[in-house]
Amino acid sequence: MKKEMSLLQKERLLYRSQIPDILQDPLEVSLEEVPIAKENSAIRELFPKTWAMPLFSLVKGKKCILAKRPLRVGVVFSGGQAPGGHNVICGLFDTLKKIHPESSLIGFQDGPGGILKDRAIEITEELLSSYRNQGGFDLLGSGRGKIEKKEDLELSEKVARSRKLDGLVIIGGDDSNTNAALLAEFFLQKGCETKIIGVPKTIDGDLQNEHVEISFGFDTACKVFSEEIGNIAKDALSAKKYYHFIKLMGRSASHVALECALQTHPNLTLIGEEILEKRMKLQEIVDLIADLIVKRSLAKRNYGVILIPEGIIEFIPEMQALIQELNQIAATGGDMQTATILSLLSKDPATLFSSLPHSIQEELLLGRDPHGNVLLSQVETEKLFIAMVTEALAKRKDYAGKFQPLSHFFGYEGRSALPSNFDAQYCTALGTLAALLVHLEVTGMMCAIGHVKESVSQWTAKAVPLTSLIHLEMRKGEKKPVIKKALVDLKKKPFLTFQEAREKWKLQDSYHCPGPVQFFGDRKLCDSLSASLYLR
Ligand code: FBP
Repeated sequence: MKKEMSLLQKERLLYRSQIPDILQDPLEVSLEEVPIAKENSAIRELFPKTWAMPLFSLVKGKKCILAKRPLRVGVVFSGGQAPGGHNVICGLFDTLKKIHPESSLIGFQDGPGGILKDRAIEITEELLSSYRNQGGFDLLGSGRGKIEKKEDLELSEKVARSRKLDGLVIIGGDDSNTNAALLAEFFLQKGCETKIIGVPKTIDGDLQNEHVEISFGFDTACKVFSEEIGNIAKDALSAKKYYHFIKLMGRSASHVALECALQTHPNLTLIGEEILEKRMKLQEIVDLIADLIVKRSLAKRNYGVILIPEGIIEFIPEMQALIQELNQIAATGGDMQTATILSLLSKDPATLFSSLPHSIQEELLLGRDPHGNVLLSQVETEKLFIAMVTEALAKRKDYAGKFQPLSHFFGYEGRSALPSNFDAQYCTALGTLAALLVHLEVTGMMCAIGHVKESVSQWTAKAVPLTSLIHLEMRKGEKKPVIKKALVDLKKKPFLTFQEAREKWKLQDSYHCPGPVQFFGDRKLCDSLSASLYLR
């Protein structure tokens, strides 16, 4: 059946990503070891086979010979959508065909669960032709299933063997790449030849480190949200009567909120990591917002824009303690009903819980995701702040303004958007590298494309051992190996730039309207990097 497409979607099908020089000819590269320090002995015990793997840099020169036989590779999307995912598959497919024209790519459907159920389709050029440079993950679908338990690992091995897979590429975030590390270790222990390669995906931007400069999808999602925030700011400035409380998707870390603030200059942006460092209480944050509203009102500005990161409540120490207790109760099968929960909580968390609006209480009690995380995108913190700020303003003698708040949540609309030129090219490079790593027979590696501030031709390529990214964390009441989430670094330039400018943004209206993602025309516009990257 022919796919229905808009004019722009059709136009984007024609876009061709520039390939970095190092990835241009898959038969002219090899891997060079780069020594890295590894200290965590607890991880060594959990990953005896993959622990010692070195980091590799892709170098030109030595010939990487044409595969003697066609390669068979599986691929899966795992977790939330992120713009550019289809281009990872395109890069993977095109490179596998270059390595051997009869190579094949099998796409597991609806996330890791598709591997366990062996639900897959063969990816062909014809099928891919309507997904190049398109948003979403709809070619295969995605899911939040996990491959963690022994039975899951065994089932995956059975599927990999029966399909004779040379490689399995997992396109996912921190939790999905942790699963990839477990699979790589298990396959090696069982003598299964399938190589496991991870690709860093998530709009949240929290899968980044010394080697992985950014996860794909962050660039596009932030650009989409920034367009919306800029438009709302213009509306606020025109109507002069509303306060817009905008919650931004992005899970725990505040990378998305920081990037959008740098792009749009709102009156106030909460940064979770700063709140944690200052150990601010919920009421102090409410008072900070109320103060801003009072000051703006004195300047006859009864309107404004406030950005709230999705994960803010996890950074407020007293809320953190409450969430930890709730997670623990959920993990041990406790009764998660509003009526009974108070008797299960200790004193301070119970007092805080009872002070919250009923709707927020219910949202905090909602189920956890398969990794044991609170369903943050379901907690309406923007409404919590509106309710508490309304109360605080009612008590202020110095406030005579009219507070008319509106709440928004930007998330799902950004994470399946048509990928920006950056994400389209970055993802093609990631997919190309994934194919090369399978061919070069390494396993338990995450693809890393570096030097992304330079022109595409100069981008570099590395294979980072997944175990080098893992540490131990409490999950569902137990210490588990997981890839560490990267938080906003308060000492780095993106935050410092924001910190310097934000006082001015508070009272003046310095809003920026970045407009929609640009795909064509002036290179400065259509290839512009996110501020979080160019300021580094
Ligand atoms: P990943 O970590 O899997 O990339 O998911 C990102 C995300 O979009 C978060 O920003 C958000 O909290 C979550 O997914 C929403 O999950 P769901 O799709 O299950 O509603």
